[in-house]
Amino acid sequence: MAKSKSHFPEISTIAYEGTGSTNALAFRHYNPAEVIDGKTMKEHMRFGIAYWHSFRGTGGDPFGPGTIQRPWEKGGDSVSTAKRRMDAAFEFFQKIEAPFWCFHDRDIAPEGRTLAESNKNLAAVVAHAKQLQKATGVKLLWGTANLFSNPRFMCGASTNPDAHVFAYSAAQVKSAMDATLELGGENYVFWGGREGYETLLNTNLKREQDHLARFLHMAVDYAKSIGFKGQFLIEPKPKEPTKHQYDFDVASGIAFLRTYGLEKYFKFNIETNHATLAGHTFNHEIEVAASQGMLGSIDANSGDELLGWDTDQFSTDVRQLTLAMISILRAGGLGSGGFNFDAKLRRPSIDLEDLFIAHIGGMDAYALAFKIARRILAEGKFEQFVADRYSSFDTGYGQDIETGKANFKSLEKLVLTKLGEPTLRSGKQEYLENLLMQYLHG
Ligand code: XUL
Ligand code: CO
Repeated sequence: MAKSKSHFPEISTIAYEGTGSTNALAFRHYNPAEVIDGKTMKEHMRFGIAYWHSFRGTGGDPFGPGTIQRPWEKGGDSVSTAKRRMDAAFEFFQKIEAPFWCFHDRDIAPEGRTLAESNKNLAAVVAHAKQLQKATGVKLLWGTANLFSNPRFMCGASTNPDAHVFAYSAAQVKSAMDATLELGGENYVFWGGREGYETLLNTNLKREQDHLARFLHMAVDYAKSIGFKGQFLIEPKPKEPTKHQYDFDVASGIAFLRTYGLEKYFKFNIETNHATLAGHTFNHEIEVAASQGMLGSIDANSGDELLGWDTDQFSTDVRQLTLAMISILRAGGLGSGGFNFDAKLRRPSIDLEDLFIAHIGGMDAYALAFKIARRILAEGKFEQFVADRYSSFDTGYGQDIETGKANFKSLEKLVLTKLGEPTLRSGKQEYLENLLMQYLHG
């Protein structure tokens, strides 16, 4: 591949300069080369860049058009522009020290007038991406299909009342899975898109859920037929764009997957602000997935506590991320998953360097949280507290409860003859919050 000119001539590879640095274009906590437990931080963190926000985001909102103009966006929505944009993207991935990227089919290649034309465009850009991956060593964390932007999906994709749209969606996902396989993607994501409803007055909820399950079974079967070994991930979100999304949160996702016999094939891609929108904390969603061995990957971002929609901001909330990291590390990590920055620049953040600065903040916050969480787990104070809190179930009648040996009658007898009234123990929440503050701030 010919060496093309730099798209970011003013910015070199972001260096780790440590906490003493005041350079806005340097890492202070994420040192990609630092080895911890035999693995580099780059390998531990498995950061990914979201193509749609970072390379297709324009800053547009419902009140006005885009504000962000990139030098490589000239030549209309053509395959050649798509390739040039991709060259810029891979230069960025390298300079920001991210080992992975993620895409939707329609982010990377223009949609054609027919499906055949769209497939042709996609194949051309995928071939280009394959070369760039080879040249840079950057890998694909996951691929997915955009089944929500085009008007044909206005009433959903696989949950659309029209079988024609279901068929179209199946055809589109087939190509997106082919592209993900071709690029060695480690996962394939299903985010709900418009799989939900606006009003039950025009909706057969049961039939739509059955159709969604049928669609996911078809995806599982197709993956087997092409030899795609990546992990399938469901990304829950409670609302937006539809008023009610079927993949509401992790708990309802688990129930859905089990109802339809899909639980063996799927894990969860948990997005920080989707958890918030569902009325949960980020680490609640992680714990629920981990409790069933279904923690897959993370879409790293944050919302705004005053706004009830998906603002997709970069997160520097080290406290929240530390709590998340504790749950992730305790669960044994993310396996084939990673931390994908599903986050976008604010509308007035129009400088090229803002794209770097935003990711530097997000990466530093996660790296710092990772280190604090490791220390917390190594010292084991919270673990010990929780273990003690449940220790009455470790032996005797508590153990009999857990193993199924006790029943209502045996426990009634025990309380009447021996145990009497329980002794109350403090939950010590304030003590634990203070302890967390010590780890965070000394
Ligand atoms: C939407 C969202 C998506 C998915 C991929 O809220 O998070 O970008 O991550 O389709
Ligand atoms: Co997401």
